[in-house]
Amino acid sequence: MNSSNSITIGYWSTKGLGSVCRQVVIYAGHKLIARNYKLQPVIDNNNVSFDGSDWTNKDKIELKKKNSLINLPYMEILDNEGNEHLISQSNACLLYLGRKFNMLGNTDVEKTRCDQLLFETNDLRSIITSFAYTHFQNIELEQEAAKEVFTKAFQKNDAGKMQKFEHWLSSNHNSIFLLNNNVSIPDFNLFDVLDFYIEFLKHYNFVDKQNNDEILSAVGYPKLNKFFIDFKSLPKMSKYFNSILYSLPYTNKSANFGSGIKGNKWDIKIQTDNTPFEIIL
Ligand SMILES: N[C@@H](CCC(=O)N[C@@H](CS)C(=O)NCC(=O)O)C(=O)O
Repeated sequence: MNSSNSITIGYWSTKGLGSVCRQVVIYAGHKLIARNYKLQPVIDNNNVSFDGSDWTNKDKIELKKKNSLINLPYMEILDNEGNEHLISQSNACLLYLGRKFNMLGNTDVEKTRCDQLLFETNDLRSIITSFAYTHFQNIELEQEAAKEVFTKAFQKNDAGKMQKFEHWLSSNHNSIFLLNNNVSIPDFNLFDVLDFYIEFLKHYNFVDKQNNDEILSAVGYPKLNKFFIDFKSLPKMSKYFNSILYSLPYTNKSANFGSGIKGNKWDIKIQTDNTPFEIIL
């Protein structure tokens, strides 16, 4: 367990579900110890499989004795009374951090708005994550599936996912962030997922533009575009954006999309994972 002023987040050497927890700790001004486990590709007779023993055969064994739900991400933290907490489940980690740093709203109404927004951003993430981890028999099938993701997320009718946030931001007294003008936990999740979708839009040529700060407007979501820029400009986030953590791949090496450089797939032949096991910020 680490010292009282630092919070440890354990996750794979990717952004995935660990990225938002890391961001919140950095934003809150706490010392972050990011422990990064590496999934290793194994080639056997031209078949590729992935070995997670860097996690499963090492820290997982000891941590499981303390919390039988242990998973990645996990968080180790000392509370103000000096009690040790080992927490798994990304939403539980985020809710804990939100309560600790007062980033889940103040009134019951605000708290419930944060809950809804957090779970809505999770739904948005699930669409692109399940696509990213699907392997297709050919490029046509991949493009067809990408179009389905685009429709589910960006369609302008009531079924579309992005329009929910666009309307939420418009009807929320034009506040900068989802809850109000202060950053709350679902903002981190929304930013992180939008960042991933922007890479998707570029990779599958749903937009001509290459500047990330223009892409959401280009597909008809100006409020989300503004949210994206405002969040990125937060002075307390610059430490994260300037760190190696922001340059980690979106997905793990077994994914078809976002596991390599930008939207590309991890290239076993030319890429090596040099992420340090511990990154302290
Ligand atoms: N619902 C869980 C999902 C956790 C999960 O599926 N973790 C994946 C990575 S995203 C994993 O590889 N876990 C390691 C393990 O199963 O030990 C959460 O939100 O934390």
